Amino acid sequence: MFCMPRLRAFSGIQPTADSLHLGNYLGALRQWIDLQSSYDCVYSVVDLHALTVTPDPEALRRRVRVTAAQFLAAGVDPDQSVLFVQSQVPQHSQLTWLLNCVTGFGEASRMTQFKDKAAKIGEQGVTVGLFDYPVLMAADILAYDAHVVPVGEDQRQHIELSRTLANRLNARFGEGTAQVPEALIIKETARIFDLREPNAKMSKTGHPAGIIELLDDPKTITKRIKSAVTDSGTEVAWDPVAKPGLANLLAIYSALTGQPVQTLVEQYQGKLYGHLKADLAEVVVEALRPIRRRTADLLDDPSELDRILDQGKDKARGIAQGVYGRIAERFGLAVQEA
Ligand code: ATP
Ligand code: LTN
Repeated sequence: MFCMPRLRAFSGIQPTADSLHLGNYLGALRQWIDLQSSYDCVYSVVDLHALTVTPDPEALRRRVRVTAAQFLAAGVDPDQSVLFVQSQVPQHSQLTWLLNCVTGFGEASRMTQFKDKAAKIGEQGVTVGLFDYPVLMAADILAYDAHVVPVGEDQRQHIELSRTLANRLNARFGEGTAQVPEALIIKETARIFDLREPNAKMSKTGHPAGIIELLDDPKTITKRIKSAVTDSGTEVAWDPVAKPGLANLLAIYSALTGQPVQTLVEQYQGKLYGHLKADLAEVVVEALRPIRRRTADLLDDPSELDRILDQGKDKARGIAQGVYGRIAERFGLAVQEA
């Protein structure tokens, strides 16, 4: 029987905290797991990206391992997918330089995430690395000829830049120079909000009380959900504009149980927000319990984690070397065989 080759998915998460949060899980990681049965998947702990926030070296080393362990604990299968650490594959940095040379300064200046982060840090602290972050991200994606990129809504503009750059390479150097990627964003979980500020996205850099971490213990999870900000009303209804806090809780509840939001709304008619919060706390605790346990097991066995990341590095290099060679050659560079 003739078998179509599988399309490729690529994505990455930065090792910028000791635990991923529910936004990372529902917005990205859960899609990664689902895609494994139908795509050729490549997933990365993007440590070069994390350097843009100048982490302490010891913390970075620890977080790379904790992040990789959480990918595995959530269901990334290292025998089926490629799981690797970005800095161990030099083609990411090499391709970034080539892409830098075809990216307009104005084009990069329009990235809203850069503008937001730069405004927070202040002009003195902003580095060229932070400015170049979206180009490095485009290099990650193009180095694997990725067809789809599963991410949360906040990454849409960055994926759009990757598409623009891939199209530009094809126009300049001929079709087939780069694969044009597509964002894969699941509408219902594209943006999970902070529990204390339901108009801001849940972020690793937010206030701890607004975040649910995958590695939080049950008591902390319960406390944070019970004190989540909701409006002063009592009726459970789906209204993201008037009741953003409640809508966020309903979206999380629905995503973790598979029950449509409308069914949940009906189920809580005549009940108080407190009932919904208590039930949701249990749902989240049970959903995260196995991830927390498996992460701890993986961190207890450093040599197994090393083996998995080593195997991933070899597979990732195998793909990225070939793609980089093809693109670099079209630029007119004499590419050395590895
Ligand atoms: P920070 O907010 O500190 O920049 P982060 O929490 O966004 O970091 P990343 O490594 O930048 O973490 O994101 C990893 C993935 O998780 C991306 O695909 C991103 O779109 C997704 N993601 C992050 N936060 C959310 C969220 N609140 N809702 C949905 N998806 C999210
Ligand atoms: N910028 C992304 C993380 C990231 C990424 C990637 C996601 C870096 N390289 C390649 C998808 C594909 C973020 O979530 N902040």
